[in-house]
Amino acid sequence: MVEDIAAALAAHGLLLRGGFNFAGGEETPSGLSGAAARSVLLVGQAGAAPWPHFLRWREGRSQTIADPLDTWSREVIGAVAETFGARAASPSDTPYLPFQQWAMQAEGLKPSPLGILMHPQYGLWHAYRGALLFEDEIAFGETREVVHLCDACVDKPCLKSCPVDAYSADGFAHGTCLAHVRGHNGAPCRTGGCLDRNACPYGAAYRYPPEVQAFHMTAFAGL
Ligand code: B12
Repeated sequence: MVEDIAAALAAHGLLLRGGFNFAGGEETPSGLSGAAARSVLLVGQAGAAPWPHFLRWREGRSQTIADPLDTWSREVIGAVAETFGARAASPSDTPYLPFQQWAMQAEGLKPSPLGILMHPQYGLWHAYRGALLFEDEIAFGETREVVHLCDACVDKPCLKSCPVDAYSADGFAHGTCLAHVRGHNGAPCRTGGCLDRNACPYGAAYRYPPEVQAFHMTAFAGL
């Protein structure tokens, strides 16, 4: 079944990002019938693979849809969920579901100094578009031990490239970042994406094109 789900998602440029069975006793989100989910599969992207699919979908629709990428993701992942008897959840659903904690468990990833999870192949250029929640357990193999590239990165250019030091050991200064991106000197971030994220040397082949980075930055900054 998992291979069939992966194939259904791949038709939209989406990637099955692993999953796990919830440990007994913890509070879990509900599945399709409303009973507690027993397993989760994460759906995401490596690089900007879904972008052309999203653009084609968007052509035939109103250009004023709020959160169009979320809407596309919900539509596509919702259809796959329906086919396979799962409930689809979105990273934007509130209260927020712990997508990054789930991803760490599913793929053995760890956070970079930016908070974005570091992937051994995709670097910082990956994201989550949804999750499939099942009321039955799934037979998973062992989660592989993955190398955390940030451990070997001495220079940490990701912490040195932002003109307002939005990312530091104290975490992400959301307000400082927003004010800069919206302001006069924020043009490079608006058109080409976050300078700290772009400074990371890993996963360069998966770096989102400027058009995609500008789309996300516009959404982030509410421009
Ligand atoms: C709220 C939110 C934000 C807020 C954070 C506010 C705050 N200080 O908490 C803001 C708006 C700042 C934000 C920004 C970004 N975010 Co954000 N965000 C979320 C969201 C929707 C909820 C986080 C949450 O509270 N979860 C609930 C808790 C219980 O779950 P958790 O797994 O334990 O959450 C961890 C993260 O939230 C993390 N965290 C806390 N603060 C921040 C800030 C940043 C920047 C990141 C990346 C993580 C992070 O620490 C938590 C504890 O482990 C998640 C999706 C999700 N459902 O998790 C995306 C998510 C964490 N964001 C993501 C990304 C990529 C970003 C951006 C880098 C990119 C963008 N959207 O353009 C930007 C950074 C801005 C920039 N200059 O580039 C990705 C990370 C993917 C990855 N590869 O790891 C996620 C998973 C969304 C997705 N669709 O994939 N984000």
